[in-house]
Amino acid sequence: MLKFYFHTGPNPMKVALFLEESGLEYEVVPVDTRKGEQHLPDFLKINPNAKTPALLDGDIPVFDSNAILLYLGEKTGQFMDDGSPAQRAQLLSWLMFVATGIGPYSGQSVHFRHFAPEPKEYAVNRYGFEVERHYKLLDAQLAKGRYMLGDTYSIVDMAVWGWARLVPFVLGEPSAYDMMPNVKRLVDEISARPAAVRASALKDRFTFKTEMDADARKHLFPSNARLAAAE
Ligand SMILES: N[C@@H](CCC(=O)N[C@@H](CS)C(=O)NCC(=O)O)C(=O)O
Repeated sequence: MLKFYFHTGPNPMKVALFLEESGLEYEVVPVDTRKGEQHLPDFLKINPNAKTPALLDGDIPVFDSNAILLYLGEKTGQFMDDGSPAQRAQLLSWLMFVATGIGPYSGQSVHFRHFAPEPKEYAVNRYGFEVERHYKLLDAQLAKGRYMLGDTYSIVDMAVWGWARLVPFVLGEPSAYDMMPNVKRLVDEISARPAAVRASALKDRFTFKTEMDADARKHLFPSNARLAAAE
């Protein structure tokens, strides 16, 4: 039985989608990051990076959303490439692009736009620019085919879906999808899949803290403590 360490954020949602698409049996373990549960010693044994998602496959820990997608894709043989070296190269390239570009830039764009103190114009502009550039590359790829790998619905689309559902929030602009119609098309198609509907409903089984109060900020933004100590 798989144990899925879950929060409602964009990275765990990629894994929730895979688990629901694949039909694998799994147990959900909620990790309330606004209460600091990601820093508990037992969780750090599974993910030393203190973030969700994480997975236990028997006694094998796996962490980082895109690594988990690849692990589960290889384990089940589902939602992978067609077996050709050319498509394998595309799968790895775009998966790493999401892992190293879309995820971090989206996260920093959200942080500086919605949570950082002023002055922040430089950071908002830099991350806003980069995140837009990254999503436009996804959009151009999706202009060529239905999915990131053409006709094949894969773990890359699941990785994209996690963050791309939140594009208006990430860019701080309700009409942000207008500049990436193909990304919007993919998000709408995946969100309507029964597995995505079930994955989105997982959050209703738990009560996660929603307040972004001082205690939540302490757990989520530990770098602030060093800044306060230096003042
Ligand atoms: N690279 C990691 C990033 C994970 C991540 O940032 N997870 C967020 C939720 S979307 C989290 O658990 N944040 C809690 C924290 O930063 O303390 C991945 O893709 O899994």
